[in-house]
Amino acid sequence: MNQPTATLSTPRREDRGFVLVVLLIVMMPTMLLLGAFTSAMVQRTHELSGLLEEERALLAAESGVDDAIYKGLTGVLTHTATYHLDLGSGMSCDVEPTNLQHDGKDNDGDHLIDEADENVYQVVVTGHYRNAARKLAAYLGPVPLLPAINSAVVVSKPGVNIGLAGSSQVSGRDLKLNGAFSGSLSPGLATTPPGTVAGLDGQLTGSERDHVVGAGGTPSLALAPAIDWATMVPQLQNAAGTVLAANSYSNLHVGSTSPWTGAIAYRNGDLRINGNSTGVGILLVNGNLEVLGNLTWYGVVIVLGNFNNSSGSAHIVGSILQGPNASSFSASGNFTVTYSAEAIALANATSGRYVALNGWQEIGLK
Ligand SMILES: [Ca+2]
Ligand SMILES: [Ca+2]
Repeated sequence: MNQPTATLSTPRREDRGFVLVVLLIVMMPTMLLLGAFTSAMVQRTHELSGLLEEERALLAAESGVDDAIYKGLTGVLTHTATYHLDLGSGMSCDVEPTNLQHDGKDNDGDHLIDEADENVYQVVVTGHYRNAARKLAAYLGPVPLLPAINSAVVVSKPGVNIGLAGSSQVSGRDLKLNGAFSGSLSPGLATTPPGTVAGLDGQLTGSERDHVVGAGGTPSLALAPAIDWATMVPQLQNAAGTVLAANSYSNLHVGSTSPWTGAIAYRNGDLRINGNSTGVGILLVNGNLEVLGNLTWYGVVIVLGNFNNSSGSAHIVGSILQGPNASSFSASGNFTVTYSAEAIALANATSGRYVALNGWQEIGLK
């Protein structure tokens, strides 16, 4: 019997081609999908890396702002002194500090150029990472060293003996630095609590009352905001650029009137000033202050002990603050103290230290 021969059916050549075509047809959508997916992923990776570059550039710019704020706080931020920071990992930034009081422009639109209240640093920082750049602007204002000062003379000791004679004058007529009257009147003489206006009034006898002029008529008296002496005095001591080592000076010169540059002078002990002396900024005397001769001071004179002007022509434009342990304030001769908000603002900015006014904002690259 013939065994049926089993023949393996080998696909014909046409069949093989058919399978390949089918396979191709079946695979086509998958391949298309794969292609689209790969393309999308490449695009996405590209976009993502672009975004990452942008974020890193922003991070670099923020680091620049932080650096400028630190420099501002430590008093080493300098007008137009631009600098570059290499932050590592390919990130860097350029920092451009501009003090708006020295840029020759009217930045606040009040038709005055570079006046006292334009003393604000504009810091523009451009952060870089690879091809990306981001630009931020931040504003830093001066760290105030002084309390709010509302009058020409502020005393802090209730019942302090006040003596005003000769042609001496305590005036609340607000003077600008150029000598012009600003048009606003402040009190002439004020006391911090627990002193009272009635107490001050009781200290002024006879013609002394006529020597105190300003807001509210003659004598012009008011209550002053409290002063935190325990905080203010050490702060000023630390910030003082001029330490007066001797107890007597003739022809003392502190700061400058052209351009207006304030400084802080500190005397640990009694001080006598005579001759022809000038000052701009803050004078802090941790003892008694005696003024003879011709002294012109723009800013704030702070005396913890007694104040005495017995002769000469002294003119303080700004304010005098007297501490709570003093026992007398006396002036005669041609002594004048005239309130000046501008001079006080100038004194307040002498620290040379600046603090961020608010956060940063992003600005265009151009
Ligand atoms: Ca202006
Ligand atoms: Ca300006």
